[in-house]
Amino acid sequence: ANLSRLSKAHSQGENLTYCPKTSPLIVGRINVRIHSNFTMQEVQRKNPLVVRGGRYRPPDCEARHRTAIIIPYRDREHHLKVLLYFLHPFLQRQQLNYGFYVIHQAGNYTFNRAKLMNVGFREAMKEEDWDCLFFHDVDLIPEDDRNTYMCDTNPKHAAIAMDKFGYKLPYKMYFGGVSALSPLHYLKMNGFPNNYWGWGGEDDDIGVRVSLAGMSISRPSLKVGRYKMIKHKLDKGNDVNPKRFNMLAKTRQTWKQDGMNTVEYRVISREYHPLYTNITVDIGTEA
Ligand code: UDH
Repeated sequence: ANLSRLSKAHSQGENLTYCPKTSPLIVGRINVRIHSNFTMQEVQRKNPLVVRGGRYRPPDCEARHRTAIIIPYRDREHHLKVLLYFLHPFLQRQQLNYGFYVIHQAGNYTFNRAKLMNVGFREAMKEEDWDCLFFHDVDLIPEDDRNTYMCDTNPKHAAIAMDKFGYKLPYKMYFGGVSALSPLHYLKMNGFPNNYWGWGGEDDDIGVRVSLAGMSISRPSLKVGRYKMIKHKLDKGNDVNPKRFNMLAKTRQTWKQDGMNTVEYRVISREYHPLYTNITVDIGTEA
C-alpha cells in the first residue's frame, strides 16, 4: 500500500527527495548462474514496478541519473530473456531512472552493430532527456552491482573483465561489450561508424574515435567491471568482416564524415513491451 501511494505520488509529480549518492540497495558481487527455466512473464512478475516499454523510476526517491540501455539485436530471444532477468533488478538496486531499448535489425542482411547503436541513440533521445546511454551486448551479464550504470566525465568502458578473456582486459584500447557515453560524449565523437558490416572492428573504431575527439576512456576496477558472457557461436548473417583492419587504419580520416551526422535508416515499428521497448529498423545494406 505504501509503495503504491509513493508511486502514485511520483506519477503526480510530487517532489521526492533525491536518492542517496550511493544506493543502500547495492549488494556487491552477484552469483550469476545462467539458466533459462523461467518465462518472460515470470521476469515481469519479479519486476512489478517496471512499466510499459521497460521504464523504471525508484518509488521512494528522485533518481540522480537517467540511463538508457541500448541493445543491438537480432534473433537472440534466449539471451534477451536472461539479460532482462538479471539486469532489471540490478538497475533497480542502483536506484536509477532507466529505460530499456532493443534495437532490432530487420531482415537477413549482414548485421551492423555500430549502426544499430546510432539508431538507438537517436530514437532513445527522442523519447527522453537521458543523461547516459549504455550500449550493451545482449549476451553480457554484469556480476557486480557496484559497476554503476551511470556516466563518467569521459566515455566509460564498463565490460573490462569478461569471463571469456579470463576476467582481464584483452588489450589496452579494447572498448567492446558494454560502454557508456553521455549525449555530449556521443555527439562530440560523431557517434559510431555506420559502415562496419559483419563481425569485428567497430568496437576498436569507437575506441579510436574517443581519443580522436580528445577524450579518454574511463573504466571501473577489474574487481567490479566483471561480466559473464552467455556462450554462443558466431551468428548467421554476422560473418567476420575482412575489411575491418583496412577500415580501422583510416578512422582518423573518416570519423567526421561517417557517424551520427550521416546515419540513415527507416523505423519499421516501435513496440512497447512490458520489459523493454523494441524498435525494429531497416538500416539498409552496404554501399
Ligand atoms: N547480435 C545480435 N544478433 C546477431 C549478431 C549480433 O543480436 O545475429 C548483437 C548481440 O547484442 C551481441 C552483439 O551483437 O551480443 C555482438 O555480437 P557477437 O555476440 O556475435 O560478438 P562477440 O564478439 O561474440 O560477443 C563472438 C562469438 C564467437 C565469435 C568468434 C569469432 N572469431
